[in-house]
Amino acid sequence: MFDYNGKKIVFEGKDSKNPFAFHYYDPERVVAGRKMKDHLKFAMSYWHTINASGTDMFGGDTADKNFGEPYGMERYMKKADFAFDFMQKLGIEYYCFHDVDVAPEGKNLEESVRNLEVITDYFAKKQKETGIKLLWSTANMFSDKKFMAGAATSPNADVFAVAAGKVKAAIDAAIKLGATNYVFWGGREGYDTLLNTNMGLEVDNLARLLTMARDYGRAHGFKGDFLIEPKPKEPTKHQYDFDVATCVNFLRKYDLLKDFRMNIEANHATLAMHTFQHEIRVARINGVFGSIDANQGDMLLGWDTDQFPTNIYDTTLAMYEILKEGGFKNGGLNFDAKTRRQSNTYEDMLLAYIAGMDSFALGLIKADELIRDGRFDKFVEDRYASYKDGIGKRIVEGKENLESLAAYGAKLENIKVDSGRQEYLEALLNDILFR
Ligand code: XUL
Ligand code: CO
Repeated sequence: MFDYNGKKIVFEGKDSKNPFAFHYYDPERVVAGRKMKDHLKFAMSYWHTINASGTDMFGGDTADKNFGEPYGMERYMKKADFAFDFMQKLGIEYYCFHDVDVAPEGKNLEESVRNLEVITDYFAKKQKETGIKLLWSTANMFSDKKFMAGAATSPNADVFAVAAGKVKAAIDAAIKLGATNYVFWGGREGYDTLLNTNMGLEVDNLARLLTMARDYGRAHGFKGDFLIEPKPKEPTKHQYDFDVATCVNFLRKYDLLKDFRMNIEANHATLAMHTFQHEIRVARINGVFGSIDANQGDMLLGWDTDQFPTNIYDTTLAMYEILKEGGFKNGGLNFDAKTRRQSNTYEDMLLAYIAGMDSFALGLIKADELIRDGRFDKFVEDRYASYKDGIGKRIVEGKENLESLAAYGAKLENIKVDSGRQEYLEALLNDILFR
């Protein structure tokens, strides 16, 4: 049953018992006016798929991702070949990487950048051959020990300088490979204790690096979106890019709202005690929705488990928000997810992607049904009807003030607020999901 025949994974429908087939993801099927593949814009994360090998705090690798090469550029070339083959097997049209995922690090910035250039030349060739595109690149500024106290927010200015050099090289890669986004995830841009931290300077410095990146990118022809990926904690106790609302305030303060949007990750949302849907909604109402890092956490664990998404309630409500947004523009749906330590075979990697892709495909189908059904939208519309005319309309139009409202409200008695009908709506969601 788990013998994979090496062929491309195709859609077989929900009655198929073949685990190496899509049961819901039918790339060419049109849903809500677009092909599924264009709605979903699935991307492969290089770091998990090509590099992660099962190591955890208590034990080493359970999967071999060395591709028979002991070290060096040869290994990274093999990784690249594997990556493009893997994406083609699944029909995934986009990928994402950190600089250090794709090329070996040299003894200094200059050497590392040279290695990155060699590999990205190779990627350019592979992209041309396969039609696969780069969704985003980023610089890893959290793994090396020099980043132990942050990159842009490090107390050491030499670290800031090297971080800037890495960002420059990773933006160059984005431009060379035609990426539509450049991502900042501030792995160690935060603090472990305020006792040793100048928070004001650190946050100003973070804005300085982002501003330099924006200026460099725009001056060199990068037309895509710069994205911030919010996360509240881990690896630091407190990360400055805590959640979408915090990031929007940061962008507004430093006048970066025009160029930056959000890359929203499901498991980061839940670490911030929000739902995935909440974070997408906050981004939407603030005009900063950009892209998605698709995964899910384990609600009984307090850390980022980066599991493949299989929860259809979450994928449906996420796709509902994305459809309401009008779909992805520059963004896409990157599986920032890895197979469990015990799921350590090549087949598991395929099965994990199939599970994630099918879960979002079903989420898309259900979100479209939910919108076409119309009862949710109508309920919310009706719930706020008091703002459509009369006093509510005048409040919304800015025609009232505290004194006029005090006079209006002075004699009101027995004000009745309608039921919120939460249980009815939850049951209605079930009806749509399970019909
Ligand atoms: C870490 C995380 C990163 C970013 C890119 O939690 O999500 O992999 O997506 O740096
Ligand atoms: Co992520």
